[in-house]
Amino acid sequence: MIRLIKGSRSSIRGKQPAALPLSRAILITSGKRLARWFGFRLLFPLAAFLVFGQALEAQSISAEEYAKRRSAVIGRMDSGSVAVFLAGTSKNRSNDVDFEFVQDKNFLYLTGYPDPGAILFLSKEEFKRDGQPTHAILFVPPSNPLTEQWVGKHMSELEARTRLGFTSTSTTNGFRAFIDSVLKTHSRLYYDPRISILTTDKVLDVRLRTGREFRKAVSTRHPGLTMKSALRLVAGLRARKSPAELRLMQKAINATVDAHLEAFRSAEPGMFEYELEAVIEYCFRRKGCDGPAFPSIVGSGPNSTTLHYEKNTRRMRKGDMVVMDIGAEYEGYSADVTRTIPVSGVFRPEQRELYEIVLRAREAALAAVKPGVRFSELTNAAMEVISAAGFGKYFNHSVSHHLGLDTHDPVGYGPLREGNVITIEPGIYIPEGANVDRKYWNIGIRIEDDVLVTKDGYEILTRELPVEIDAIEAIMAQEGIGNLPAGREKGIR
Ligand SMILES: [Mn+2]
Repeated sequence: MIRLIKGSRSSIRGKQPAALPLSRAILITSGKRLARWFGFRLLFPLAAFLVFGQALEAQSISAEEYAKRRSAVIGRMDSGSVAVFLAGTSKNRSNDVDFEFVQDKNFLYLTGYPDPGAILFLSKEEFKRDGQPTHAILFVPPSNPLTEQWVGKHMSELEARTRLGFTSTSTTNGFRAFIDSVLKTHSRLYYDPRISILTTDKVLDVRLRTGREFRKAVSTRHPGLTMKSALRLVAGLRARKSPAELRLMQKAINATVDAHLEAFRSAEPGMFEYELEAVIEYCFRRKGCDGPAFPSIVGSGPNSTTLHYEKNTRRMRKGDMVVMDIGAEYEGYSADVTRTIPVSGVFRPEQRELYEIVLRAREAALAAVKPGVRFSELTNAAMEVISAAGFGKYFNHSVSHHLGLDTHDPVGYGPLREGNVITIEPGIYIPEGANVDRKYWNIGIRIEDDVLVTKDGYEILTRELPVEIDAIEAIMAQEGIGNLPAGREKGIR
């Protein structure tokens, strides 16, 4: 996945689809009352409660680490202030089917709570609740026998206390009265302006619009209240990955490396792009990943020059290059790895020529990675190589972005710091009709690795996945699971 070169409109792309066959009629719970209170109905459409069984059994982030993250946010808040974070909401796919629920990533980072409809309250000053001193309360949705019968139980208050490090919990039924009284005595409220409603809508800036509406609704009810974005409170923390986070990211990365190797072996002329996509996503799930962190990009021939091509419907021909920009998600953490291969298994001379330029650009960008360096310097290092080779016009995106709970991790783009995980992804894309020798037309090449910024340099987390031409050709000569006869028969449209 690629960020625009300016970095100003980075599209944060969430995990997509999946179905929940459940009548919407039973989805209406106390969330609606909350929504009415905020005067904005879209805010709390509490939807089906999905239990993430896997996340519950194998809890990789400790209760202590979650509590420490909340303390760090509280430490950054102004005195006399409080903060509210909302869990994600289900998003409708069509009629009575929703997309598979994905937790809001800031909420997940601060709570570990896996289900929709919960609310996190933080206070700068310590206060007493049920006789206990605390800074944080988690409000979880009340239990509902009907939704439990359909989709299972959501995480309870008791579990939140034992697994997620909360000393104080309640149900969302009590939230309205609680926050009403709190805001009578506090004049500063931090809130997340994205309010967990990032949608896949690329036309309307729904994110901004609803953030404003939330702000307006709360301000109307509590005139004199100062509302501030909570994004900065969390972004700095999310930017530096803990050892536990790095372990999860490495799992997502390893599954993605495996998927690439299997796709190298499986690719052959006559195969459809979606067959490679199927091989790739099978490998993700086989390794216990949640699935793809973003729609898999498998672009062959002319599609290799489209940066975010994701239809994956073309039949691949001998002589095509195939860009595979893919990333598994593991317990919420994303990988993002790109390789470009010749579908026939052997690079043509002009493909080899362009590929080696991108390889050199990769080396140049990598060599620049260390604490204190700016993202623009990384892009410039890659651009210098590609421009010197005469193809600067055909490299038109940023060479790097932060990676973490989000594929384009929204953590700010200041100078690099130790513990950041970033991508390095130079490319050259030459569409048909470009003002170069026509032998280069319809060749797109991108190479993307995931890199940890260390004290004095970097560590390549994707080092197990070859980039050199000889190594790629050797792997492509092997058979892959996508070549199984039964698999191929089913792959024909
Ligand atoms: Mn990327």
